[in-house]
Amino acid sequence: MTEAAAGGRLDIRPSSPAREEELYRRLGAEQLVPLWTEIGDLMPAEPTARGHAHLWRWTSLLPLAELAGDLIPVERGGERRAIALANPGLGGRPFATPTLWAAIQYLNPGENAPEHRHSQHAFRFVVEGEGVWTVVNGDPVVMRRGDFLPQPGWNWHGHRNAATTAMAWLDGLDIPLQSWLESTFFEFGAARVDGDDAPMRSRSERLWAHPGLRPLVSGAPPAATPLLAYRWEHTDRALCEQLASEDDGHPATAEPGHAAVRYTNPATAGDALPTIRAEFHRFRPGASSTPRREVGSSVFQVFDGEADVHVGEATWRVGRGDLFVVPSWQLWAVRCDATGVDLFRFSDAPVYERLGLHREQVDSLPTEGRGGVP
Ligand code: GTQ
Ligand code: FE2
Repeated sequence: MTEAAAGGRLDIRPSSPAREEELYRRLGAEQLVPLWTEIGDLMPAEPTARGHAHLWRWTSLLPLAELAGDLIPVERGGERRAIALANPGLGGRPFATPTLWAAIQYLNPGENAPEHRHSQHAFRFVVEGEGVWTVVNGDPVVMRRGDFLPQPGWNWHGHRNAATTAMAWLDGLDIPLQSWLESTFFEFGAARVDGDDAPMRSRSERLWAHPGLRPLVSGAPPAATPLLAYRWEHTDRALCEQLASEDDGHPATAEPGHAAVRYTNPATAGDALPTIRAEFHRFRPGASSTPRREVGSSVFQVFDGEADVHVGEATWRVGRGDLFVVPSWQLWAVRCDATGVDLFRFSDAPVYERLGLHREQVDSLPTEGRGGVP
C-alpha cells in the first residue's frame, strides 16, 4: 500500500500511462484479457449478428452446380458434390449462418453418393426435379419437387440417381453449430448405393405418415423424426385449406393472407430435427408479413412465385429457387403484390428455445419468448 489511506478506498491513483501499458503487456504475456476493454463487444445491448443479410440467386447457383457436375466426380472421401452458401460476414467459411449449413447438391444420371453417417442433423428440400432417391438405413426414399426429407444425425445415408436427367436440391445441416460445439463424429459406410428402382412410399412413410395415428411400437418415442419424407401433396393441401378456411370466415392462418406450417416429428409433435426447425409459408397475392425480429438465424428458399423481401437494410425482389439469410435480431418482412409467394424456411430456433434464449419482437412491440430473459 502506498498512497492508500488506511480503511478507505482512496487508492485510486491518477492513471499512469506507462504503468498501464506495462499491465496490458503482462496480461497479454500470461494469456489474460481484461473485461473492461472488451465489454462493448461481448455484451452489446442486443444481438449484433456477424452474418449478413445476403441473397444467392438460383440462376447463379444452378449453372455453377452444373459446371461442377461436368468437372468434379462424386467419390469416397469428398463424399458429396455439394456447394455451400458462404455468408460474407463469416470469414469465408462455408456457413450460411453461424449455426446453419445450406448447400446445393447435384447428382448426374447414374451417379452414386456413397453411404456415410455423421452426428450432424440434415435434411433435403427439392425445389425442382426428381429421379434421385436417398437411402436412409436401407430405406430408399424418393425425392420430388416440394418434398422435405429429414435425415436425423447418425443414420446411414447415401444418394442415387437412377434417372436419365441430373438433379439438384437444397441440403440443410447443423454443420456450423456442431463445429462450434465440437460434437462432430463421422463414419464411412458402403461405397455404393445400388438398385434400379425405389418404391413410391418409403418404409418410414408406410409406418409413420398416417395423420394422427402413431404406431404402437415398443421403446421410447424417437427424439428425431422417424418419418423421412414429408410429401408436397400434404404440405400444399394443408396450406390451401388454411387459406380456404380464412375465405370461409374461420381464420386459421398465421396472419391475414399468410398460411404457414411446421414440419414436426409425428411421435412427439416437436420439431422434426433437434437442432433445425423447418417451415413452409404461403402468401396470397397482396398479402404481407408483420415485420419481426427473432434471436437466431434462418435461411429461406423461394419455392414458387415472387415477392419483395426486406431483411435488415436489404430489399430484394426474389423468385423461384432464390435463397436468402435472415441474421439474428434483424427485422424481416415479406410483401407480395399481384403475385403470391411460397417460401420454404429453416432455422436454428429449437436450439434457442431449448436454452431459454428465444426472443422475438413483432412490429417493434416486445413479446418475451417462453424462458426468455427479461
Ligand atoms: O448429402 O450427406 O451438403 O453429408 C453436406 C454434408 C450433404 C449429404 C451436404 C453431407 C451431405
Ligand atoms: Fe451426409
